[in-house]
Amino acid sequence: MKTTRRQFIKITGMGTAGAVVAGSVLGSIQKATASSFAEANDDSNLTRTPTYCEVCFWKCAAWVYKDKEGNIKKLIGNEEDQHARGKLCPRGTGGLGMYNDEDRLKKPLIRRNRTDDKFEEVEWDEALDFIATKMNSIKKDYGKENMALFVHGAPAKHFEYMFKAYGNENHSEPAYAQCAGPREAGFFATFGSGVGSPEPADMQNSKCIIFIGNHIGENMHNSFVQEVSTAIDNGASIIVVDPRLSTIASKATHWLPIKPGTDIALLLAWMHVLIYEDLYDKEYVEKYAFGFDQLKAHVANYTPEWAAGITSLDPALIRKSAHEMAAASPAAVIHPGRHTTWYGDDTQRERAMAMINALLGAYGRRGGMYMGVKKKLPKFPLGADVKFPHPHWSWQDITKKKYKNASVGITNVMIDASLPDYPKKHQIKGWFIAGTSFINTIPDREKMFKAMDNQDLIVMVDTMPMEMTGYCDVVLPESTYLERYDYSRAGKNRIAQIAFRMPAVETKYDSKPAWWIAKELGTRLGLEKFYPWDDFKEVLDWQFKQVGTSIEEMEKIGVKTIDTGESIYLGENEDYEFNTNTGKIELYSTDFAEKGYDALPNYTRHEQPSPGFYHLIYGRAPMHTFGRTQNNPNLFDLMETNKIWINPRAAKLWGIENDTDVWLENQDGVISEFPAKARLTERIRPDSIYMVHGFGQNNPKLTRTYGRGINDVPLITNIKIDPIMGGTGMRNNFVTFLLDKPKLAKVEKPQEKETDKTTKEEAES
Ligand SMILES: Nc1nc2c(c(=O)[nH]1)N[C@H]1C(S)=C(S)[C@@H](COP(=O)(O)OP(=O)(O)OC[C@H]3O[C@@H](n4cnc5c(=O)[nH]c(N)nc54)[C@H](O)[C@@H]3O)O[C@H]1N2
Ligand SMILES: Nc1nc2c(c(=O)[nH]1)N[C@H]1C(S)=C(S)[C@@H](COP(=O)(O)OP(=O)(O)OC[C@H]3O[C@@H](n4cnc5c(=O)[nH]c(N)nc54)[C@H](O)[C@@H]3O)O[C@H]1N2
Ligand code: SF4
Ligand SMILES: [Mo]
Repeated sequence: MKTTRRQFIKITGMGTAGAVVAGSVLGSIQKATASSFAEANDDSNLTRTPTYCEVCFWKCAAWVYKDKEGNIKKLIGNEEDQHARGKLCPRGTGGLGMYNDEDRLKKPLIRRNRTDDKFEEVEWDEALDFIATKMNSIKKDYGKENMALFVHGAPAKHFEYMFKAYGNENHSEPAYAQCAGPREAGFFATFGSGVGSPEPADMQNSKCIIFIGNHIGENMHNSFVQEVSTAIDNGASIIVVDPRLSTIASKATHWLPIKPGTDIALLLAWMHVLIYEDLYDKEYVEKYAFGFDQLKAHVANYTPEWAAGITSLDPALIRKSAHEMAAASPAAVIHPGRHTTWYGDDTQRERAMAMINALLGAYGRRGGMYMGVKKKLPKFPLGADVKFPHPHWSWQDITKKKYKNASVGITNVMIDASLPDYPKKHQIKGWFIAGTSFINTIPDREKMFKAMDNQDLIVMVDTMPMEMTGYCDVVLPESTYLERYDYSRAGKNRIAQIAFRMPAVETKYDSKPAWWIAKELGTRLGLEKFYPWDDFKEVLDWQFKQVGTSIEEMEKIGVKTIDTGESIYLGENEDYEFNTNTGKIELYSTDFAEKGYDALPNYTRHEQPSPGFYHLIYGRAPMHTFGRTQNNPNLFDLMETNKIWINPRAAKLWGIENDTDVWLENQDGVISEFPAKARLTERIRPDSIYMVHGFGQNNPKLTRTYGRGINDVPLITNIKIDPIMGGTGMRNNFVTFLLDKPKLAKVEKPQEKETDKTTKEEAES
């Protein structure tokens, strides 16, 4: 990696605890449970406050139990909540570690001079004034529109609101262009509505669930896992398509160990079998679908035998699995998946999945896909004269011509627009980042560094000293979710529910909630009229009152259920108008045809590894979320590093044994900064290797996780952009093994300069 003007710098204000923290809370809870279950479960001396979990984006509602001294004793799922159903996943239980992590960001930090690699601890006033001054100068030189806001998680709404009030709508999230975007576009083109979260697959009532990738069980979305267990207990059949024997594949009726990147061929063959063997739901398709004849002609030659040659799957298994889903229909469903930015033709793969759901008659049917309901919380009223300014341009102007079906801002498009040769009118000159680890989330680091160099201002709001903080001008410490109010969770689900988050404990250090940071910065930018309240609690209370509850009630119940009177299934013989051009489920997409995209999905061959290289496949582990939990004292205890899954046949060629240290080098010569240990297993195909995303972090200020394992992100340099919605396909990358410690000339290393104030103080203490 080339050195850049924006050198990574060590960040001040961090503690110096050693790698192992004594008395991990989760550990002590477990010990207590083992020694005295009754005692550990005695809540009589404890008080509780409601929250919803921020360790991932399933947002399970929870209770925070505290003793008389105000110490958190445990986190438990809220019984009334459909996401939690009374339980938290291992990560949610360990959420306390986010609060307790002594490596947390503690004070606002400013790097005054770009060439001077030094962070200075400052007071909030100074940090916010600094940002406001820089934002004003970007506004003067370019325009208020020439900044980008990158967000994920609960802080998002607070900063989106502030930027909107400022007259800037360049918001984007990795949760779209690096995650769920293709499935939203693919399902929307078919059913006229996107998928959303939680995904409305009616799994608990299903007789056959099909997973394409989608490694539920490792992907630990709470009620999703509970629903699949219920379905398995009820005898549902499970079909898993995955090059790896994932946890769910090991519980499946049929595991289809597909060759990576060939799923569309399988999906076309399944459609062929359903149609040509007369197994699809004829009545449903006649009533609700458009374009069946075109589809029938399209898949005429896509037999299981044709797909077998591409996917390496047994044609009998392809046929048998299609029969199985048809037998269960309409209580059968292909789960839409979530992380779907794989090969660049991802919207079309998701289209094919949606189309099979249509052929199975699954949409709007019990055991298929339900139609979620919600109760919208109204917006807090502003003065009659207060109007959000209309920006002169926004993300749409630089995105929609190219990626016509992008429905929200595209992170990678905003990064493209941040490059110095981008037309000045739309060039981005400042980044505001909140709740995304950015450099370890969005692929193509070379471009990322060039874009960073061109920024007049980079601000990051985070709770931890993530690698990206080292490239910023200002770093702002947010309080953790256990210390703050936030907007309520009120998304679609089977029933409409509202989940409340309030502070459970005293704020640690000099951290502040996002709502406060946004309001204070907004005030400095002259936006005080958009903030006619002092405390965010007032906003919540007002919103609750509009839907028949109040802060007082929500403090007691945490989750409010509201009857909307709507049905989540299509009634028998119900006429239903889908939100598509034809008002029908579009098997043939008229929208795609109009825009010049394939109206019916086609299989295209993806790049193959050269000899000695393997498909780089990544995924999740149940005890970690992306890169945000690796340093969490509780969750670190559960899994300290990732390992590289290698098939024994491949390993033998290299002389690799279990626990051999390996470095990985990708097809473009990028070498992993750290090694990881090999895990030899038949559970992965010999042409692929697998690792859990989120490890290999290189900021020494993350004292526990620093240097442990391999980071997949820098190895992802071959990016295939989805032409329909702009997502970054990340699975066209291949790696080979290095068994001796390589010379890491290409890898940028963090500088070990001891120039900053706190480091000096630490040395003295
Ligand atoms: N514990 C935990 N749970 C999480 C998260 C977390 O960080 N931690 N993150 C949440 C989020 S935001 C998301 S988006 C989801 C992500 O989780 P999923 O949506 O389940 O992600 P996928 O990429 O579909 O699943 C990874 C699986 O795809 C397989 N795979 C790789 N290549 C191919 C291929 O070409 N074809 C097929 N059929 N399979 C392939 C891999 O072997 C692996 O088993 O997880 C969610 N749940
Ligand atoms: N190579 C590769 N890239 C991927 C993926 C992959 O599997 N492999 N997964 C993709 C997917 S599916 C997704 S959804 C994205 C996820 O992308 P991100 O959301 O960027 O993932 P995280 O690593 O969890 O980064 C979250 C950041 O928020 C911080 N944070 C945590 N809690 C808070 C809080 O309360 N307030 C604030 N302000 N900050 C907080 C964390 O410290 C961390 O820096 O990544 C995508 N990118
Ligand atoms: S699934 Fe786990 S980590 Fe995610 S919100 Fe629920 S309890 Fe928290
Ligand atoms: Mo995601």
